[in-house]
Amino acid sequence: MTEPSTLTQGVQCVSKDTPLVEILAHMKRDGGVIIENLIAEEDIDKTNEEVKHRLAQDVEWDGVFFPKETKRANSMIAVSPTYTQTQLMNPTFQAICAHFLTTRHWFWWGEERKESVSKPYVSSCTAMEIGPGAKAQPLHRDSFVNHTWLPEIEAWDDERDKHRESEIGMMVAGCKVTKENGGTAFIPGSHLWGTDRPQPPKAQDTISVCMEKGDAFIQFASTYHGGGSNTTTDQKRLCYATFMVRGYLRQEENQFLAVPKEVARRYDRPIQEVIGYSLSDPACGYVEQLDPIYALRPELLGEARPRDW
Ligand SMILES: O=C(O)CCC(=O)C(=O)O
Ligand SMILES: [Fe+2]
Repeated sequence: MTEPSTLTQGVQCVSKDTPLVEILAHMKRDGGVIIENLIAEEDIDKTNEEVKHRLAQDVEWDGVFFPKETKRANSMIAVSPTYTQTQLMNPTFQAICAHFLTTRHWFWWGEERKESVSKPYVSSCTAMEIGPGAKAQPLHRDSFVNHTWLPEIEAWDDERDKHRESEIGMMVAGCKVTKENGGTAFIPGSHLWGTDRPQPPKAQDTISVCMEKGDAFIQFASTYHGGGSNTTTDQKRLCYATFMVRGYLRQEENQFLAVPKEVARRYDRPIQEVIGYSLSDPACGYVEQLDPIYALRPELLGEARPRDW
């Protein structure tokens, strides 16, 4: 493996043409990696434009997870086609997710030994704008939604850990992100921690993920992290958070209700499949025992009939 370009206090910062195998190695070791310039600046500008009216309409969160100064825009697939095409479907992000979140199992079907492959799909898509004065989020693992129980490990092992992670998240910088304006606080290596650790994660173990507009921070959902505090008086920190989940687990954001059918119909088939209009093989997600794509696009049905898995 070639030497990584920059070491930023426990998280590597790499260029977008870094070989996939190297990016995967950083994830396995540190739990996350920053990819510079992953999203083109003009696509970020267009996305920022498409989302701004929704951020303005946001209602204040009741509780501590999002401070009152933070504005969110959910249902990003419905809100911003530019976000969907350039961030959700980014080939590097999708390749990382396919690597860590594709599930392969086999089962007996009478005498036959059948193999089945379940591909990841989207879990949630949210814009997050942290306003001046916002306090830091509580440190957490995003995988808390998946009820995963993790044993403590010293280092990643490809064979043993192939089912370990439930989700992968990507934070894309919609503006320059600094420690001062609320860069994500992140504990490198915390994906290796067991669920049963008796002590809570500590703020002094975090580093601040600083990014230029268009950079992306990709992390396992098992890493401890949280939105940072915004100590500025005049800067808003805008990031786009995208999560992918194993195909047989429930989505955090219900995409079938969050994205109106007529909006989903306008996207192309690979995007529709990532939204959830596809089967998690062998048999999860059907409608009338058929691939759910036919419920969205009946014109494709043709002679298709329910069949064995
Ligand atoms: O805003 C951030 O930097 C992180 C947000 C986050 O971790 C979350 O909402 O789960
Ligand atoms: Fe989080």
